[in-house]
Amino acid sequence: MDYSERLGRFVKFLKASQRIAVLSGAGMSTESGIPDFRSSSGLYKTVTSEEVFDIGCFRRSPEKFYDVIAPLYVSMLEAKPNSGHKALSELELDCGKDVIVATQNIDGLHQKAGSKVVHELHGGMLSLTCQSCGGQVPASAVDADLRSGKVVRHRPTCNGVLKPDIVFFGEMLPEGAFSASISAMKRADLVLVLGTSLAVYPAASLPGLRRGGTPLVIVNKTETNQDDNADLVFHESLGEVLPQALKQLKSGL
Ligand code: CNA
Repeated sequence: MDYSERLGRFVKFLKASQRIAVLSGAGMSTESGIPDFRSSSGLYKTVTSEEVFDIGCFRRSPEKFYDVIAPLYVSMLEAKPNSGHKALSELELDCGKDVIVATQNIDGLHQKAGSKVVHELHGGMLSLTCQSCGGQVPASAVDADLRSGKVVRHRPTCNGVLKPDIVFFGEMLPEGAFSASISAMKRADLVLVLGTSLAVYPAASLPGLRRGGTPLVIVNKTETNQDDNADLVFHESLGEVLPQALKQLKSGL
């Protein structure tokens, strides 16, 4: 099926749906200038291994993590929602759809774009927790330290190592966000998978929870291991597909 046929089918799915559940990943934000992990220009090309995001590794050598996270943190701070984030928020704000976003992203860009219900499955970068006393601080309070790439400490109090409130490999997902995402997938009459390689579990298991007959649309530049289960697959960019689908949907409303 060529691109315009697939786009037409996507618009039909959108038109027929009311409760849309979205699983988004790092590919949603590459067009905002934030690198993803696994594509050809992703972070894993420069980071020596996934270990940096492993909780055991963080506890042993937080300096390795902070060295890597500094440029990512700066790009997240400066990033603005792109046309893909905006199209998704317009689905609810302008087209009256109920959209629930379960995101693996830690950048807060869905919320900045205006999406109302966003479950952060892997936490967020905007706060940090002290590993000694449990105190929480906003990222803005340690902004200079985060940018420097040095280990960020809880000063002037206990001097414990601060850990961003993101979920590391080896940590549990926030229970509330995960269970709300499960409910959203089960209730949905359309599921969208946007910009994720679907390599990280349990988030990648969410689309499989949709009811039988609920269409699944995947928009991801490269193949995923769930493409064969999808009703429609786009290997084009989100900044192209989502605004074009939204424009057609609005013109036919
Ligand atoms: P991933 O494994 O890096 O996969 C991203 C996918 O997006 C790849 O398959 C790309 O082909 C695809 N992609 C990249 N750009 C586009 C685009 N413009 N349009 C369509 N598809 C595109 O990332 P996942 O999200 O699957 O992995 C989960 C990790 C990544 C989570 O733990 C996140 O916290 C983590 N992460 C988040 C961010 C962020 O918050 N922006 C950035 C980097 C990593």
